[in-house]
Amino acid sequence: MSINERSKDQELERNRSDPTGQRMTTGQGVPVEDTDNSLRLGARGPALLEDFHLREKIMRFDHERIPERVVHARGSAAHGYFQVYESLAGYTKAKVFQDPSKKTPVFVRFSTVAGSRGSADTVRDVRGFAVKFYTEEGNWDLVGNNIPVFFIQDGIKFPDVVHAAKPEPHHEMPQAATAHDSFWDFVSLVPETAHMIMWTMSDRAIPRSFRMMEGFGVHTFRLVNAQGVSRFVKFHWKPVLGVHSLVWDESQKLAGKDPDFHRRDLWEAIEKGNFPEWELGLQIIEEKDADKLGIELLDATKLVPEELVPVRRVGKLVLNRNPTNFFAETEQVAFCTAHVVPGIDFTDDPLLQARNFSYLDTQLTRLGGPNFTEIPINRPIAPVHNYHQDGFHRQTIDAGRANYFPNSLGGGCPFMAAAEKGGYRHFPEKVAGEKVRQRAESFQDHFSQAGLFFRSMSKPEREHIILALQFELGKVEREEVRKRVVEQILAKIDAELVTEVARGLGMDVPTMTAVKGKLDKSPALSMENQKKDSIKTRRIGVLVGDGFDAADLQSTKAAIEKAGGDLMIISRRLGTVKGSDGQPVKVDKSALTTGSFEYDAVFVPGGAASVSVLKKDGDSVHFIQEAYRHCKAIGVTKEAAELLIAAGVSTPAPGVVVGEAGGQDFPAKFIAAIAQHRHWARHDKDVISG
Ligand code: HDE
Repeated sequence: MSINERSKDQELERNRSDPTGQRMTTGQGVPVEDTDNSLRLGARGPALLEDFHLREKIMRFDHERIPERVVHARGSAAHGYFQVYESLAGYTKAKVFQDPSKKTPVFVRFSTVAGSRGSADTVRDVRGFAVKFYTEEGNWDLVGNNIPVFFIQDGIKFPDVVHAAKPEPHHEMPQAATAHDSFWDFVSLVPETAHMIMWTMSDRAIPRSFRMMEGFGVHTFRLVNAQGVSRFVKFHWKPVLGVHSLVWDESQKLAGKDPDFHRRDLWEAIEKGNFPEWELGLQIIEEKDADKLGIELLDATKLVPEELVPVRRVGKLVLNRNPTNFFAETEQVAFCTAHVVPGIDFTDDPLLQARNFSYLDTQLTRLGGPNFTEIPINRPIAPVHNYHQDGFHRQTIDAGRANYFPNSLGGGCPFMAAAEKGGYRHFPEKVAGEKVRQRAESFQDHFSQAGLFFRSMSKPEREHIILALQFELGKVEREEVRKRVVEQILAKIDAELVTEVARGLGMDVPTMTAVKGKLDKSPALSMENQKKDSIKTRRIGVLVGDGFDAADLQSTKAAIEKAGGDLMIISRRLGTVKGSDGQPVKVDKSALTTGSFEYDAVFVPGGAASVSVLKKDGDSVHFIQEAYRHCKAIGVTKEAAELLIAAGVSTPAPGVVVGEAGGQDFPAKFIAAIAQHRHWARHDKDVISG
C-alpha cells in the first residue's frame, strides 16, 4: 500500500463532524425543538421522566470524564510527518526508513510526567516526547522523553518511583513537583536514581518550549535489516531551533500567569506556519562492539556519550497541523512501546520489557476496554484483519463465520505472512540462564555518569543544578532525608556539587567518595554547546507609551521580523498607543496580563514622552529589571536608555544593546544578542533563584 503525508488526515475525515448549517438533534438523530427548558407538568411543576432530551443531555454530561493517564496526564499534541534523508535499508527493513521521497504521517504528544491533567506546563519535570508513526505496515510508537536516561533500571520499581514523585497520599500535596519528602526519601535510598536526578535538577527539566527540546528513545533498541542482521540503536530527536530552557524563577511565574505556556506556544507556532522540526538521530552500535564500550546498554540509567558513538542524522520530523479536537485526538491517543514494525525490535532492557506490558494494560482502564485500537486517532492506516472480536465499543463489523484459526470456512483468511512477505518475526536472540530476581554486576555503577553529566555542564548550568537541589531539598521537612541525599548520593557524584548544596542547606560537607568513569567530560551534554545562530520564532516584548519614536520601532521591527522574530507591543492599557508620527499602533498585551518572563528579549524604542511615562511606571521598570536578572537581551534606543538607569541597570553590560534604531549596527547587534538566548555573564545566583 502507498501512503503519503495526508493519509492519516484523510482517514480521520470520516469521523469528523461539522455542525455548520445543521439542525440540532438528539443522539438518535431526532431534531430538537428546545434545549433550554425541560418538559414539566405546568410551567412551575416537576420535570417529566418522559423528557428523553433532558435525560440524554444530562446523562452524556455526567459521563464526559475518563481517567487521566496515571503518569504524563498533562499533554499537548500535533500532527505532522516524518521523512528519511536517504534509504537506511542496510540497517533496517522498516518501511518508514526506505524511501526519501515518502512522508509518513505522525502524531506527536508532549507531556509532563507528575502533574494532573490541569497542572501547569512549566513545572520542573521530565517531558514526554511520544511519536506515533502511521506506517504502511502498521503503527510504530517511539515513546520517549526529553531526557536520555531514567530514574530506575527495572520496571518493577516504576510504581515505587511514581508513587514517591506524585503528591503524597495523605493530603495530596504538592501538585506537579518533586520538592517533597517522599520523593527525596526514595532518591536517598535508591542510588540508581543519581544520574537522572542530575538531569531533572538541570535546566533540561524546564524547557523554553516543546519546540526547543531534544527527545530520546532512552532504551537501546534493535534495527534489523532484510538479511536478518541486527544492530543496537539509540534514538535521538534534535530540534532544529536548538535546545533552550527557562530559568527557574521564570518557570514559577509562568505557572501562575500562563499555566498553558508550552501548549499555547506549540499551538500558536503551528497556526502561524512556524512548523516545529526535529532531525532524527541514530547512534548505531554493532553487536560485536557493544562490550567494548564499557557501558551497559540494557541499563536505562546510562547514556552513550556522543563523543564515543556519534549521532547520525537520518531524517526529519515536521509538525504542521493542530488537532481538530483535543479530547478525540490528544487525550484518546494511546501509545505503546510494544507497537513496533518489522525492522525494529526490542532488547532485554528490563525497563523496556515492563513498559511493553504496561502501555497495553493501562489503556484498558483509561479508554474503557480492548477496542481502544479502533479509536480514530489510534487506528493504523495499514489494513487490520485478525480474529479478535467483541468487547465494549467494538466498531468493526466482521463479515463471515470464521472467527478462529486455522479455518477452512473462511478460506483460511486472514492468513499468516512469512517474514519475507512482511510478517513480523522477532529477532532470534540467543539467551540462556537461570530464573533469578537479580541484577547483573554491570548494572551496579550508579554514579560515574551522574558525575560525567555534572562535570560536562558550563558554570551557570552547574549553578542551576546546585540551586535546584537547594530548592528541592530545602522543601524537604525531614532532616534525615536531606542528610541521606547529600551523604549517600551527592557525595558520590561530585565535590563542587555536594559542597555547594550542603552549604546552601546549612549542613556539614560530607567526605567525598565520588566514582569516576573513563570519560571525564561529554561536551555534547551541555546546552551551552548547542548552536545559537537564530532568533526564529523568538518573542520580543516592546515597551511603549504614547509618543514613542515611530521610526525606531519600524526599523527594529522590520529587522527582527526579517530574522524570523516576533514583536509584541506592551503598554499600560489595551487598545492603541500613538507614535511620534501621530499614527496609532495596536497594543498586543496590557502590562497587567503579561510579564517579562513571557518573552525572550525586550525592546524599548526612544521618544521622550513615552520614556518619561515608562520610567515612572513600576511594571515597566520591573519588566526591565526582571529581563536583566533572567539574563535576556535588552535593546534600547535613544531616550530609552534612561529607562535602564531607572531600572538600576548600568551599562555596558553583556546582552544590553544601546543604540540608534536606524543606525548601522543596532538591529544586527540586538539580533545577535537575542540569538544567544541568555547572557550568563550577568548571572547572579541569588537573583536567579528568585
Ligand atoms: Fe511511561 N508510561 N513508563 N515512560 N511514558 C505511560 O502509558 C511506564 C518510561 C512515557 O503521551 C503510561 O498510556 C512504565 C520511560 C511517555 O500518551 C504507562 C515505565 C519513558 C508517556 C507508562 C515507564 C516513558 C508515558 C501512562 C517503567 C521514556 C506518555 C499512560 C518501566 C523513554 C505517552 C500511558 C502519551 C506514559 C508506564 C517509564 C515515556 C502507565 C511501567 C523510561 C512519553 O503505561
